[in-house]
Amino acid sequence: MSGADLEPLSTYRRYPEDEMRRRARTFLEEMSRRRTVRAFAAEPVPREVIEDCVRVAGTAPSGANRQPWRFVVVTDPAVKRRLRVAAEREEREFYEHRAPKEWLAALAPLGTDANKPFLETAPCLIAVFAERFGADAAGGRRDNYYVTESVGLATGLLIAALHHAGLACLTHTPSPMGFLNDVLQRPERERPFLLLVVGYPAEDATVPRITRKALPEIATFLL
Ligand code: IYR
Repeated sequence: MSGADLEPLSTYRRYPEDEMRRRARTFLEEMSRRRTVRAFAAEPVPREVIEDCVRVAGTAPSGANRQPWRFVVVTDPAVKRRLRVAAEREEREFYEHRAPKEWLAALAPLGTDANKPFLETAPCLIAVFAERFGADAAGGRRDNYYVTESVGLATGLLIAALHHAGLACLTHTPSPMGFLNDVLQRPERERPFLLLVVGYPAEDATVPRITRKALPEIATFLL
């Protein structure tokens, strides 16, 4: 049985090899400038830019093309405040009780703690949810596939798009983050995935002195 519904590939562009090399290198240089930022300016960000970046996220591949992601964009100061209060409550638990010593030691060089002022300072928060299952035509449950992988891929594209547009972001993963469903009124079938904090870096923003693994440490070429 074949229910395939196919059309010619019309969007692919092949570049001459020298241009391909240039594009790969230029993109590497651009992405290498991305840093996770934890101090944001209060200045608002253009809504259309956020919309386009979320559209980019929506181009990610997904299991059976179910596109099991949902992005909730928050700019309302009252909602940001509620998210901060709820996140800080969890984070205090984490830093004071839940986190094993080794984990705290691993975080020490990053300078993170239970205070999350950026959840209010930053102009824009994007809560990412993973749709565990959807609805079929009759309103019944329709399974999604490779949900975590799909939403991770979409989030990666979102982070790249925000950086490419000239915005900074922070991937914030309060744990547990069920409060995102409560505050943002998302149904239980949507699992909170992470919270992206988006804006311009504060004038005096600092970042941890870190390095990235070199190619031989992250890749093996069996040639
Ligand atoms: N969620 C906590 C702790 C934290 C965990 C990891 I792994 C990080 O890379 C950074 C922080 C927090 O947001 O502070």
